[in-house]
Amino acid sequence: MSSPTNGANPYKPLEIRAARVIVTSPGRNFVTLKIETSEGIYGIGDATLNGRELSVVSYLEDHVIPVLIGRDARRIEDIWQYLYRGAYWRRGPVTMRAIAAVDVALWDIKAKALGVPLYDLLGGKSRDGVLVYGHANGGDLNETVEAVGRYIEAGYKAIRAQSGVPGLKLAYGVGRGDLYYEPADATLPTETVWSTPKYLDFLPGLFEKLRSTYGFEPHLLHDAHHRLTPIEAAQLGKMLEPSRLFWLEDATPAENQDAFKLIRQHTTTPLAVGEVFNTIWDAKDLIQNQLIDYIRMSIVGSGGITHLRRVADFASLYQVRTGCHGATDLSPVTMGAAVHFDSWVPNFGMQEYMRHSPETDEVFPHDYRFENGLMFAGDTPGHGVDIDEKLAAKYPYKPKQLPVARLEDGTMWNW
Ligand code: EZ4
Ligand code: CO
Repeated sequence: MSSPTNGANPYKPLEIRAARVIVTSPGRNFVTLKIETSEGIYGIGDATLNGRELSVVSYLEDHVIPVLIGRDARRIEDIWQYLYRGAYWRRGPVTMRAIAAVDVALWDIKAKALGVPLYDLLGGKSRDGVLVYGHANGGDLNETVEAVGRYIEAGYKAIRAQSGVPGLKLAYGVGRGDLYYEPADATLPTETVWSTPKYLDFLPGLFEKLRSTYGFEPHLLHDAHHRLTPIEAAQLGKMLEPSRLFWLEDATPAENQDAFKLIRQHTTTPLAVGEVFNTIWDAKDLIQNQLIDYIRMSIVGSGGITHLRRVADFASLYQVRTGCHGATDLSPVTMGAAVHFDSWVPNFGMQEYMRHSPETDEVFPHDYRFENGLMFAGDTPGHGVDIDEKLAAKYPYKPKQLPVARLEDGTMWNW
């Protein structure tokens, strides 16, 4: 019988010999950490922070890589705690992405050393394929209804619908093409205009039309991108109730977790939030008070698998399910790791899936695959995603920032 360890003895220390950061822009910017060990096994982790990429590069190169060299790569938990507690300055998007990159690379290494796919290391599969939602976008109501139809035809069982709003130019989160969407669009931020009244006048009608056209079988989702106050979000949730959304995402910002109490008191539309959260503390009250139904934290945004697993277990006590963020700024490395995580996590809800461009997919060869509305993890040891460094070098970094919104009277939007 051939050894399941690919020749490497899993009980020997896997000393971290080198680590480096790879920045590449195959259509959009990605930051990737590669860790190499004494046994010749390497692992990779995603560290991309959309619009603020180079701050994570510096965090890793200047402050993290020097303390990794010589450590035993098998000690994932201890390295996580060392980086989190040892830094003194805890939490935050930069810190937690840097820790996530290390963590995911180490899980990749351990799974490769043991010769098993990551899902097996986590506890094995709870399901064969994971439910994903795709992104249908349109400039207006009819275009969006047609776009949803194309996703249904393509086999999607769950679709997020975002539409241009009459009277508003450049609504956030509405892709300009059919397949690919990237909000970070310019070296200096594009300025857009936002009007909640116009949006609230329009949106319930879009979902009524989607339900009257396609019925209630496809799951429909919508993202409000934190644009509403709690009472506006409550109104929207109430108006959308007849359309029975799978979830309404980011209805209002959640720095004040109590804000969701007000929404919850008024509507039974399921609520999802968390793509900008970094640690369990950002979600603790929301989960404990059952103010949300889905927690949107991602592996890259939340300190890696080691921490997201803790969040998911805590959430399971309160019947809150996972709904990992999966936009294009989450690289194929995060997507691959997420599909393994989702295959295992008992309280799985749904996984966001925004297709990467062919250039991105070429730079990051991977073995996850989409079929009939589900995503399947591959069976190769590790998380199943690699980076073609030669190809990556052909796409130099280009600064790109996310747009900024103002209200119609010029006031900076920011609730
Ligand atoms: O705007 O990831 O649910 N997905 C989203 C994304 C975010 C981007 C920001 O970088 O809201 O499209
Ligand atoms: Co979102």
